[in-house]
Amino acid sequence: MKTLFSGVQPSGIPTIGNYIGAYQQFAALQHEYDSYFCIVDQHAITIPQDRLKLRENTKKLAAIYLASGLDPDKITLFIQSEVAAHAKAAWMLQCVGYIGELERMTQYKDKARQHSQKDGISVGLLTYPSLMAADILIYGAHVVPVGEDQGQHLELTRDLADRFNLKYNDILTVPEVKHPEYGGRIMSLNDPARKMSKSDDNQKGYISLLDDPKAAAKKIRSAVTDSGTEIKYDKEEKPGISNLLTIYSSLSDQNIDSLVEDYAGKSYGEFKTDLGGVVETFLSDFQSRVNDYLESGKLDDILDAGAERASRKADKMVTKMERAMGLGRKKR
Ligand code: ATP
Ligand code: LTN
Repeated sequence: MKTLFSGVQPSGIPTIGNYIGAYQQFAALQHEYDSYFCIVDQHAITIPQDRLKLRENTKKLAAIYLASGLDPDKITLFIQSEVAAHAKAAWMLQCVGYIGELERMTQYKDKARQHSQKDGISVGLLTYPSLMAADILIYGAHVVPVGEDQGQHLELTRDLADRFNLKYNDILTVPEVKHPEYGGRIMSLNDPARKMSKSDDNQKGYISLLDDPKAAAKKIRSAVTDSGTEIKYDKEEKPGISNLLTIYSSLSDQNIDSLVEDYAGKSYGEFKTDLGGVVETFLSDFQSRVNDYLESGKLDDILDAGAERASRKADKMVTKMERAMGLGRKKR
């Protein structure tokens, strides 16, 4: 059976963009692979975090993963900092990567710009992709389901794996990226030219998975739409409506073509009111599953078992990497 790996940062509460671009794929693919899902808290501290908030978000993220339909008996769900292999492998991969290629990452450039005035740019923000490559490579992952914004990091992961294999020993699996067919880049509700992001300063731009469902429906009703009146899917001419159609289709069982047919001749207002209802129902159901997990007392057991299973697998690869690079003594 092939292996799947993906990770999400506990740097805030995930949005419906994260759900559509990432969690929905996770649930759909979990049974086809030996699947590892990670809460990447070591990535989150590349920018300053409040320590109590980080702990709280880490727990909530575990519940959110499970509420998205992941089966804890089948998959491995764990916290990155609880598996030492990630940081060990990240160091080795930092010594394989080049500063120039890290400086070219667009996520680094965007975040460095946002943080340079406020709190400075940490070394970790630059070397972040080496840790991400480590996450993936120590499990020998074949596929990595992520939203489109992570495509560049995946390319770098593949380059690092190739370079390591060539320089040392051919032991790393070069992973394939998997983006969803639609919804790999859900856009902001108040600016369809920008990605929906949980760290957006303007709360009207995103819907968090734990937002009040009624308030979320209101955000949809006030989402920016395009000129004209026709409801059709055209990302160039109608980015606002196309984004809403993608959200609608992802949260219901209707595909985009059939939605366009149903809403022919109807107004933007009617469409947005209906979508608001879909989002409200989705969030109410989702949040009741999240609360069930948070109250169940099962999360700690699931995360303990996950960290143990993950360590068992990842430690083997780290040992192979250390041997290939000549670290430590050769075991007798
Ligand atoms: P931030 O937006 O706060 O910088 P993030 O949401 O990009 O953070 P994560 O929470 O780690 O960071 O992302 C988790 C997953 O969600 C990743 O696979 C990412 O590609 C995907 N994702 C993030 N934003 C979107 C979006 N707007 N549309 C679709 N998928 C997304
Ligand atoms: N960089 C990703 C989160 C992430 C990840 C990973 C995703 C860290 N490690 C490994 C897939 C595989 C982000 O910011 N969304």
